[in-house]
Amino acid sequence: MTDSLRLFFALPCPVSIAQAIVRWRTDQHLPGRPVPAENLHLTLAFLGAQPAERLSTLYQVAESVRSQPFEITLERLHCTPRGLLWLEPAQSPGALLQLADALRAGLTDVAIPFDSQAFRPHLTVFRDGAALPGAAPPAYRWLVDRFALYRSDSIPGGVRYRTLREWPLQ
Ligand code: 2AM
Repeated sequence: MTDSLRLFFALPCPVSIAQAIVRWRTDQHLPGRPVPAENLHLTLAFLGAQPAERLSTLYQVAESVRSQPFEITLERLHCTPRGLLWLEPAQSPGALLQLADALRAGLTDVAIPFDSQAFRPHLTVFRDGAALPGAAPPAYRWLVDRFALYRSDSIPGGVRYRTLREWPLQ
């Protein structure tokens, strides 16, 4: 039987920013399931279950994407009706939108399906949440210098994301 992997392209959250987010989050005492620090990321394209044979094509798609490093500021909190609490930029940098567009166009060119919902950049910090804190979060400035292909595996009590490959922005 063909192996299937649950895959997504994302920006890995730098460790120093993940630590700062976790410190702020801990102080908020909010309801919900905190996303583990090592799982924090900003999804560019969600592919879902894909046959493992597609990995080499996915690597080629990623390899062909060109983007300079850019900065993103996560400064707003948003709670979705389904209880995701996420950080998002007030304004998405053009380079971020172009990177997501280029990846999605590359996937379309090779006929690899992905979740085609409009791209709304965000970094989920809680699941099953219900409330926003009274005060605005600090603004997290993030210099984006890479993106990655992740696999998502179910583990007892949650999910584990593993980086399959990373590509520098340069
Ligand atoms: P989320 O942060 O909004 O939950 C791995 O599941 C990542 O892919 C999560 O960051 C998740 O976004 C994102 N994602 C995007 N579309 C998805 C979908 N249709 N199903 C599951 N995860 C999706």
